[in-house]
Amino acid sequence: MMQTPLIAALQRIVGEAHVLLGDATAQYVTDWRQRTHGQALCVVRPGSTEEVSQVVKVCAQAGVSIVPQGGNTGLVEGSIPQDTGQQVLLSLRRMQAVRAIDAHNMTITVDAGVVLQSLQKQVDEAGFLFPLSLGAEGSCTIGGNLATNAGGTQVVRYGNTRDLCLGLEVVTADGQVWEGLQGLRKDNTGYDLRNLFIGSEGTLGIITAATMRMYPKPAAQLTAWTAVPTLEAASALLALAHQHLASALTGFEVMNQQALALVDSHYPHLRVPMWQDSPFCVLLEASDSESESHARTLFERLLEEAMEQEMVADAIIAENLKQAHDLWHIRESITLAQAAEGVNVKHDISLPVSRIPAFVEETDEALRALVPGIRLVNFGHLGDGNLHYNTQAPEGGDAAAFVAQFEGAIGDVVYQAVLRHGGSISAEHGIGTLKRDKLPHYKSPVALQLMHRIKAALDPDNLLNPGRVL
Ligand code: FAD
Ligand code: 2HG
Ligand code: ZN
Repeated sequence: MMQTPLIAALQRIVGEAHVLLGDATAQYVTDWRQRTHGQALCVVRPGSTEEVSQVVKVCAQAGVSIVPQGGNTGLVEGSIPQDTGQQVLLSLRRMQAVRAIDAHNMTITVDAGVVLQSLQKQVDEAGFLFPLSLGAEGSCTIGGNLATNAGGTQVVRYGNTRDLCLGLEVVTADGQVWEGLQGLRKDNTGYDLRNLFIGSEGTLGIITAATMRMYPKPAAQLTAWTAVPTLEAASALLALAHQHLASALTGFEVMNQQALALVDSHYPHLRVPMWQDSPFCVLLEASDSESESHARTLFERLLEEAMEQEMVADAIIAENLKQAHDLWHIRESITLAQAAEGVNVKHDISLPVSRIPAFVEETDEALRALVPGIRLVNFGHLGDGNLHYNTQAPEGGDAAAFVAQFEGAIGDVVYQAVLRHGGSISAEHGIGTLKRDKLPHYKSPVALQLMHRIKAALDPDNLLNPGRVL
């Protein structure tokens, strides 16, 4: 690898050991789904905000663009470099410090590279709850969660990552540091910069630290697994759960039979309950501020009424934390089971909850006509109107050939139906490069024009994650 003046300058800033070249960059340049391989000029691993700022300045001077990366678990191919070998990949993973915990303000301020699971643990040890929870929590970073405005399994009660954030520190495209970590719940001093950077997928600035909300720990958490005959019944169960549990409802996940069949086939030891006899299963979680027996009474009343009204055919309430954890593990294993089955086509969409049954019925039918035998793997955060409407090659079919031949046509069917039903083509994963070319067809021209203007104002030389989102 040629030692360019830029690489020498980066080595001076972060130290030679933290500028990776050639083969050492391999684990940073392929996306989580192993669909796309990029190539980086180098991977630079700064250890502080000041180093990030200097890195951005020297890259800007050299006219070299930067791809920020956290845990590289993103699902829309936004965190890896293009294949030109001309971009600097900036990994935040060395920035792991907890800067402050303010118990009275109920906030924690951390570096962007802190892994989500570690953040949950540190907040737990401080006596609070950090509710963001998702399958990739063992490796994704809070910076990446903010950059994608990640959702996960507790949104029905606590909101998306945006709702959990009270402050950011950001390195701008020209290397300045914007410090907005005060942790204020109210601040109407002009445009909301924090919310502009959240969800911008590394295209407007590099998030180096964040102040996140901490919540009271619930006195008890209970999990139930139910067999549900139809999606209409699942939607009705959601409405009933809101009535019975009110703000104690913290999770509501739906899984279709095909999704659970894949988990059962790849991980039989997980012993998926009820899936063989039920088209859908729903996982519910209640977090109660009083006691476990109070939560259990609420849950039992809910399920009794749901069974009387034939929304639920069968149900179990986890007896203990281990059983609850095992049920959640089944739900979190669907993405891995799909990956183990072979490359596939994903659609992370949102719709008004009331439109989901009709959307699924007509889209299932259209796709079965397009690709006979197609496997429709539907699951997701029904409580948020967010479905992972995924597809897999027909049983025994060639997965790669299926994706190559049908990905475009399947996407058109799904996204046109999303548009007709008033939904969004990206609920929680973002746009990245995977959906970039779709965006102009599904976002209003005015909204797109404003987005282009914001990008041009904040990153006039297009140096931050170019070609992503827009
Ligand atoms: P990366 O993948 O490294 O980056 C994602 C994007 O953010 C890229 O565009 C990158 O350039 C940018 N970025 C990263 N760090 C920074 C930074 N510090 N400053 C500026 N830009 C930055 N997502 C959900 O929303 N809900 C889920 O339930 C969910 N479950 C998942 C389950 C599995 C098994 C997997 C593999 C992924 C899942 N995801 C989910 C997607 C993904 O984990 C999340 O989007 C996560 O927030 C990405 O974090 P990361 O640190 O890995 O970011
Ligand atoms: C989840 O909810 C993630 O498990 C991943 O958002 C979804 O694999 C997917 O499509
Ligand atoms: Zn999800």
